[in-house]
Amino acid sequence: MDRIVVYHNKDFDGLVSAALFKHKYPDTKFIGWDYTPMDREYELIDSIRMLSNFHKMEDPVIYFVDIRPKQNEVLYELSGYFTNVIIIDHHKKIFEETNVDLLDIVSYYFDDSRSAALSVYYYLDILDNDKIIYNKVKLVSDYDIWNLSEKVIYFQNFLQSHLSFNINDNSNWDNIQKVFFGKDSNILDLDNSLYIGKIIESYNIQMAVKKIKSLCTVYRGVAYYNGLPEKTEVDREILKDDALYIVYYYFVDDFVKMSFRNIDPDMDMAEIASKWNGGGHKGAAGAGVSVDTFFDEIYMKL
Ligand SMILES: [Mn+2]
Repeated sequence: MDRIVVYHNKDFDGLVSAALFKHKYPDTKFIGWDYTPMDREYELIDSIRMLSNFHKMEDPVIYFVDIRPKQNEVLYELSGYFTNVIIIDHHKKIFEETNVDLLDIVSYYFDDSRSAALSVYYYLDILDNDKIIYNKVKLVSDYDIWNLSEKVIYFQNFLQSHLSFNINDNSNWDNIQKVFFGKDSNILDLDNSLYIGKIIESYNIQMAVKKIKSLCTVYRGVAYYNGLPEKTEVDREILKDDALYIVYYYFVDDFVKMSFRNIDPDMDMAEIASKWNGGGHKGAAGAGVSVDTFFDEIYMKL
């Protein structure tokens, strides 16, 4: 049987899904895809048809993993060319937008309690007696459903270090495959991966602290930094000697989004954010204001 797999090419869930397919069925042909404007989804049909014609495939099965065309029409059209369209996904919204009669034409393996990669792992019934592969896929899964333990973060760092800097590089899933099935036992060993991921994590934090310390403005005990909020560990380092709390701010059109962070339980960030109709918790809160309001009332005035 010939197989074409369309996978989400912009996150680990999709990349790992592709790697699992390649492992189980080495002859699989791949198309990396990201969410695109509706009209570009028809290009996908062309790519799929070109690929199957080029390889002279007979009745290939089309899989969509961790991604699906938003338009039902695209799937209707594909089902006209191919006998089998199989979707393995966990994106609830898109699943709910699926026409009921489409479910007669496509096979849907939907489970929003786990990542697509973990569903692919089960779907492909991968031989993995020692659970070596499973334990890695599980860490990708936990990342996808925002269950961020230290292990998950370290493993993500390790995977990230195997990606090409060119995000359009289609060999990325190939690099990820080495982490799961490569010949090098150092890469394969999960504990070793986590160890390296941990070193990368502490380096990332040090670099973020360095950058923010050199670029922020501290006035009356408030540190202002133009950029996205950072990890709590970064906040902690900056607040250790420099400021009472931090205002991370960034511009979105004529709007300023702010994130207030502190580590001192005596100061309530939610209370500060509430002055601008924001809210949150004692340690972290957010608000959004116009650019004028930000410079007139907040920046260097708090
Ligand atoms: Mn996913």
